[in-house]
Amino acid sequence: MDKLKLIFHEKSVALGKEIKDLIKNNGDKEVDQVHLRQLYGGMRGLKAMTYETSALDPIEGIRFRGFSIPELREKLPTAADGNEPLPEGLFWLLLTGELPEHEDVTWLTKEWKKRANLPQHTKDIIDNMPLDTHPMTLFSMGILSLRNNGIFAEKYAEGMTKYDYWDPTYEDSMNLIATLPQLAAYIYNRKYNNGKQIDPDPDLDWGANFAHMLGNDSQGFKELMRIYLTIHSDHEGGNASAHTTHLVNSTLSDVYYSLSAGIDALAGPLHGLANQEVIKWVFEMIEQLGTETPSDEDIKKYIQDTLNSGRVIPGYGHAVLRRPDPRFIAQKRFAERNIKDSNLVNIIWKLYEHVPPILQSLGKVKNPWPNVDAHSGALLVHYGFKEYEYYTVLFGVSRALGVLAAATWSRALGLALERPKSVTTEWVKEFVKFH
Ligand code: CMX
Repeated sequence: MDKLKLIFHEKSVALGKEIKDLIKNNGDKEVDQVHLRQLYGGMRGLKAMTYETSALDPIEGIRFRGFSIPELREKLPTAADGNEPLPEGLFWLLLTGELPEHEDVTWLTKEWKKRANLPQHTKDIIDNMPLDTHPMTLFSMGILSLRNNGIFAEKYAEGMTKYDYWDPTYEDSMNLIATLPQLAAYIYNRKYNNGKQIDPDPDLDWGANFAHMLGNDSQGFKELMRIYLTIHSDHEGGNASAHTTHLVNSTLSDVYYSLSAGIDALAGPLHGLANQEVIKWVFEMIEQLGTETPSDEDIKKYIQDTLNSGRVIPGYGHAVLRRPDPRFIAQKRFAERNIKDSNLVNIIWKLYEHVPPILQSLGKVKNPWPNVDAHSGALLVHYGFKEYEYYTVLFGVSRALGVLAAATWSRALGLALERPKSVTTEWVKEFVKFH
């Protein structure tokens, strides 16, 4: 058994025992109350599941196994030629709860290279879809098509015991993560590079190799991919992509089905697609105003016009956060370190100044601050990556690290099939008569 799998197994067995005791001794304790508004309000804030790999505080933002993003930048191993954390290290941390040594990350890079396998039938599916198919559709279909190589379903059919579910879930997750950059790059090159595919570079780490297969070998873009793929990975369990992956996986659908479904959730404009919407909205502003250096007054008016037309300001607001998203701040810091004099980045920073007070003035927006999607497009465009319809695929490749680490935990802990109770409005009307 490899070291990563062994550490994971030992830790999950120990936690599984603790959880059994916790439930046995405290199972009847009340954790939360449900208010009527939450029945209709997307269950905001309701504590109703566990998720081991990360936790989100409304004020402080995300912590991955207890580590904030600035701490990860300090503590996770970096590539020999860079300063940004390697996503391999983040995955190790999510899966084991331990910071990896440099050699662990080197091993994982090699392991994912070994496991990467994009079959011909997946390429055929992508090639046979109309060229104007959205990249997220292709990405979800591609993930599903990789299922033919899945191990969990095969072992399940052979009669595997429930105590072994974690093992093929780990194997499938590792194989899938290893292959995702190749799948995503295949989609990109088919759609935007006249079908000219770029072979992986065996000397590069997972993130840098992805940058390479996307046709950009600049040092800046490689570093951007490493930090990007690290910070977009996980955001506790209740967000739509993580929760969808978890729900589907709880039926013992394997990780191919589960991730494909999670990616479908990420493709919504209120969730991951917001990264495409932000840059589209900014490009439209530049076109409308006829300048890349709009005045403060022009920007404020554009924001107001968007709201007046009944649309949301993409990249702003959050269901949990109540302060600027640390993932936004991490990208701003990256721009401050690496990008000088970009009109687009300056617009993003001006929006950061002007959107919050305007949203606050509406009196209903609970979080007027930027989220992760507000900044990423400007960084990508700076490095020549302008095909914004593709941006959510980058988010999806990263999100796989978190939700598949979490799915492996769920199978090891034997978490139950998710099946909450729904009620009808008739039931609610009767209920309020007596309460
Ligand atoms: N622009 C305009 N109005 C906004 C807004 C925004 N950015 N954010 C929230 N509001 C509005 C809501 O639409 C809602 O209005 P109604 O009462 O008229 O329906 C009101 O403010 C209250 O909403 P909320 O409680 O503050 O926010 P929710 O938890 O309901 O929704 C979110 C959160 C992210 C869907 C919302 O802020 C939004 O639509 N933002 C823009 C899209 C976006 O950036 N999504 C990406 C989120 C991060 C990610 O998952 O990737």
